[in-house]
Amino acid sequence: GFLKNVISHPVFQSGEATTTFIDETPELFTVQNDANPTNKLLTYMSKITVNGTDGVPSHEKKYYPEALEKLQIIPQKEQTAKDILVTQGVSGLQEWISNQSQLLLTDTTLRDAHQSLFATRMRTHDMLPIAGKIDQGLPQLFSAEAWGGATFDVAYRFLHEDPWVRLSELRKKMPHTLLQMLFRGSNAVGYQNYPDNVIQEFIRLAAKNGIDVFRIFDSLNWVPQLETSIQAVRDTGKIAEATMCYTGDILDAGQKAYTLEYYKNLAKELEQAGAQILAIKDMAGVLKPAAAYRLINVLKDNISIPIHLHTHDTTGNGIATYLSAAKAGVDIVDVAASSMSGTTSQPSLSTLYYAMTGDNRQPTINIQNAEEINRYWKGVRPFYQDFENGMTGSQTDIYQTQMPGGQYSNLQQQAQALGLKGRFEDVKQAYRQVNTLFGDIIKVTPSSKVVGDMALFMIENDLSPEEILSEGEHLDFPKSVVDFFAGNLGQPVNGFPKQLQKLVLKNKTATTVRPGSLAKAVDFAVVEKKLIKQLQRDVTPEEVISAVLYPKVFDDYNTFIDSAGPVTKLDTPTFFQGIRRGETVDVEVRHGYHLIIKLNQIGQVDEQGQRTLYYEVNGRKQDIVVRDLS
Ligand code: 3PY
Ligand code: ZN
Repeated sequence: GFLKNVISHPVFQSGEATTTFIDETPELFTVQNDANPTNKLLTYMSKITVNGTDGVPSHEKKYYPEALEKLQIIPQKEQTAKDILVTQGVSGLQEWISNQSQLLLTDTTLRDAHQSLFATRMRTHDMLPIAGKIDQGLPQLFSAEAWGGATFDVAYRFLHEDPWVRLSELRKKMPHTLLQMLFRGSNAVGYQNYPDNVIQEFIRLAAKNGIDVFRIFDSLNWVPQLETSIQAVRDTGKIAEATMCYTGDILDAGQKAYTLEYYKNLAKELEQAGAQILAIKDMAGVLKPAAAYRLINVLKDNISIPIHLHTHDTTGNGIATYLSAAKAGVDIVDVAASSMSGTTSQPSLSTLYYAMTGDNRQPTINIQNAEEINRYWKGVRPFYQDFENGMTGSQTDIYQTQMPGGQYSNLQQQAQALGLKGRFEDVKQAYRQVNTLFGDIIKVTPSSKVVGDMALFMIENDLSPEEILSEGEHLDFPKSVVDFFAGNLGQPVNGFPKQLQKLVLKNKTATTVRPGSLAKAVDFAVVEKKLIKQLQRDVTPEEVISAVLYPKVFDDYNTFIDSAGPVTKLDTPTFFQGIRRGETVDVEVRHGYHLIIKLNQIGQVDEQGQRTLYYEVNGRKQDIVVRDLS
């Protein structure tokens, strides 16, 4: 009878309950926290309210502008690229792309934009209200990049949500749009190599749940690592967009490895390997306008599949690069809604549209609809300000640093976690030095993470490149660095620098064959059995593959949601910052079923270091006790 005791207590009824009242009447407060979903949710909210979350300290909760305004989307009834794929298959779609005189667009707002601007933290909760409007309002898009890359593990790790649910929900809301994902070849959506049957099973499930276009890359541009994925995608009838990652500068006469000739040959190899579209992935945003023109020009003469260009606007030259590429005949380019564009993200969709006024290749996008959709994103972005990377303008030192846009925001979080806040310029300089030490490698997940880990290692231990070489024998290198030099990510374009490799590996030997060809196939039935036993329920093939890719992350996720309830239903400010005294939040836990949650009071810390939070949920009083960690 805790609730009854409190509610009927005269002081409480007078509405003057204060923490003093709580302190003076401890006998009333022996609490039973039932394990029902509402109680779990209140407990989660209380913990966040009292202690903050995820490295985000508790701060004043801002009341952001309403994200979903009355958007004036005029539905368009055109045939979409998705319709073409469904009715005419991949070759029909390839032909359709090639017959377009307009420049086609991929909207990356749902994936790379937020990965690159605020460490991949965008929640499904903020995607679903607009997804259908994108589908109806922008049917001229080639595709929406909405999944893959870092979104997979970040969803589980930090957002406590299931990425597979995100995909199938988006699929439902966007039936007429090609959904695109970023796939790291032999590394799937992870940071290490996986056995071939894991790659195949992942692709099968991604296709089944709604992915149409698979952008497949290898972090060292090593073609043998792409072949399994390309074939697996082709087997599903979806589109294999094989990728060459762009690094260096083809305009630099001193360039040794990453020359125009190198890219031309690589593109031909990828076409040979079964690519149905070629992607040029300029992950750091270092492809200069004149280089884009030359590159696309040469590729157009040497391959016959469509070409899809991806860049980041970090240097501020993204639009110029796209204009040049369009002149040279590129088929598709990647852009983001303007309020989610620029700096480490993609160039702005509407900026590119206006830049091409008077150009016969101007995209036929409905610009009014694009602007309306952008109003929504403008409202959403401030929810994530705690994760913003702080870049406020163009950063041309990226031409030297060559740090991928997606890594820029993430490495900052990593550096902060190591107590290196304020030393990011040093980290960037070390990053550059490591690239030279490593023999000038392609830097994109996961090879970029190896370089990042090594840079942090140097800063933390105050080591110069010279000291790495002179004292390397006695140094205990980061695990990812050892793995890289052991050949576990594959073979770099320039090979390994032999002296450093020896220092890193010590007595270990390196492999030169494809790691996936050595890895033992995973027995999914065994994993399934183990999961069923652990979770005490049936499991899906999607859960099985998640457990294979990320055993610990997946396990932690299940433990978390078991104790925290339906946190994905909370609005984003409440999810990250909890609830403030006197505030009411509305949580639609199931379709049409709302919890109206009001926080009346927060008690003082008791002798056990705990606080009681006093709520009303749909008018009924409910209290929650949590530990104050401060
Ligand atoms: C990823 O692999 O997540 C990337 O975005 C690489 O650029
Ligand atoms: Zn990118």
